[in-house]
Amino acid sequence: MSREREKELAAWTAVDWVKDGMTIGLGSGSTMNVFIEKLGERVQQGLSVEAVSSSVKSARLAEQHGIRVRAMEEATAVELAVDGADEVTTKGLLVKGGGGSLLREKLVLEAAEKRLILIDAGKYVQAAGAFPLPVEIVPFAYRQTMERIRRTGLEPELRVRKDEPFVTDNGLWIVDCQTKGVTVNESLHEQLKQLTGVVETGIFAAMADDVLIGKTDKVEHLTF
Ligand code: ABF
Repeated sequence: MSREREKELAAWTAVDWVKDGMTIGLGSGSTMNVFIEKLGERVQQGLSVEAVSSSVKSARLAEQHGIRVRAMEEATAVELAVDGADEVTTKGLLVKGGGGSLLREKLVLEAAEKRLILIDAGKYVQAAGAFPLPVEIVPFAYRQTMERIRRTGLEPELRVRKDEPFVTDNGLWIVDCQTKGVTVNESLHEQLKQLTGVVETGIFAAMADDVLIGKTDKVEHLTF
């Protein structure tokens, strides 16, 4: 089965988790795009929800599909946050940020009472590290910041789009770090967060309560 079909299975299953009156935290990425479109259909059928979003892109898509989006600052409670991921380990650690929204994604997940992660089967791994670790940094003095990151054993590469540095919704830059055998865990996250110039990492430890994995003919539900 294609990865797209696996994402669709996970996203469609997740829509059933949304109950009337909830405030939903929306993540970002292609799996979330499928979730948002499907949730929009339910809203058209009468489901009453509102959303907060981890990216401008997801907010726009939600509004296009008739979902009321509020500013994160106005939300009093986020009952359920739904998001994608680039890797999910058997211990429930996530690597996120391939889409460049990791800082706001982490803020939305931290605010939520329940966190649901949607992936296609290929993202479920024994240990993280195959996916280059995204790290959000301040543009000023970025070369020195990259050198500080190198001292952890990672090899950072500035994310570039159309020959320009990729700029996040927060006006910051992203480096994608080849892990080169460095263990990707909470300790590495803490080590990176100490570095001047580093704002946030794509290591999301203990931030998934439930994971839906789209598989060939079913959706596997893991709880952490
Ligand atoms: C987002 O989901 C990002 O953190 C991550 O990069 C992305 C995975 O995207 P996709 O669903 O397109 O594979 O939350």
